[in-house]
Amino acid sequence: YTLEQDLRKAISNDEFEVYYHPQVNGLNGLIESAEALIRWNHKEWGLVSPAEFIPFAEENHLMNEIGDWVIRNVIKQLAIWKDKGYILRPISINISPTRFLKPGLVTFVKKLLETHKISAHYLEFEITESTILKNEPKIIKTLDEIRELGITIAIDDFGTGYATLQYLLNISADTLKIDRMFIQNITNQNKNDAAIVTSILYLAKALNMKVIAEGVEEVEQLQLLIQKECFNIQGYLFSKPVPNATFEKLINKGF
Ligand code: G
Ligand code: G
Ligand code: MN
Ligand code: NA
Repeated sequence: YTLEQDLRKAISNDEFEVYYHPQVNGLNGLIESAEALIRWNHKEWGLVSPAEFIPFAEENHLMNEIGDWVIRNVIKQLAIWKDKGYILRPISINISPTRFLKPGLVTFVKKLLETHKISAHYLEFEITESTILKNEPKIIKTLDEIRELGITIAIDDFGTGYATLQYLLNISADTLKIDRMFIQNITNQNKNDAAIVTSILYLAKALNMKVIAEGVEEVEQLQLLIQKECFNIQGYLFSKPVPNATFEKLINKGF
């Protein structure tokens, strides 16, 4: 029960932090955008992985509050960077499935953007493929409203849902994020992952969607992706997720 109590106090104790994972143009190493990722710095345990506390927070109905904290923190950070004179890069934020079901997401974000004078085009929301596959009318409606506001939608973990692709016709999304699982084996001649990636790229082109390859760790993977004309790269090859102070030093410099 202490985990729940500690998690409840974490926001007011200022123990969360947002890290930024650069999304890089693989051709020239310039940073195009970044994914916001929450980190929890617990006073006794140190850094707790979101992979551990997010499922717990979701079960204990704490995730919407934490998720809203992330949205607020990112928009405030964009305003700080704007004031400092940096060229802004779009930031993508992971949104939990339950947040799409709770009313008021669109109003909440719209108000924050207005208060901090940030254009909606600097935000992208990531929704996992498995959330979309729940096929809830409420989620589809909220996605449409978010896009109407000018925020783009990325489908996260794309390809892991064992789905028919029909849902792509009903969902208006902008970006497909190829799951790390496929990138890991992309250079392995004995596996079919490269063929899957090729078909995802083909599909995305036909649907006029952007693709980001996630989990790129090796030069050989990058080279193969570039050969396939996939230029948007997110992975440890360029950088791990970094704190905002590190990210702002990278913004104009790239890799
Ligand atoms: O950054 P890391 O690889 O440790 O993240 C682990 C998982 O936690 C990933 O699936 C990632 O999408 C998720 N995650 C990180 N930050 C957030 C967040 O702010 N909101 C939600 N819903 N998930 C997040
Ligand atoms: O579930 P989601 O796709 O949101 O998870 C994003 C997480 O994947 C981030 O926390 C990020 O750290 C992790 N990730 C992204 N690229 C790489 C990579 O190249 N290697 C590893 N091990 N993790 C990565
Ligand atoms: Mn993600
Ligand atoms: Na992903």
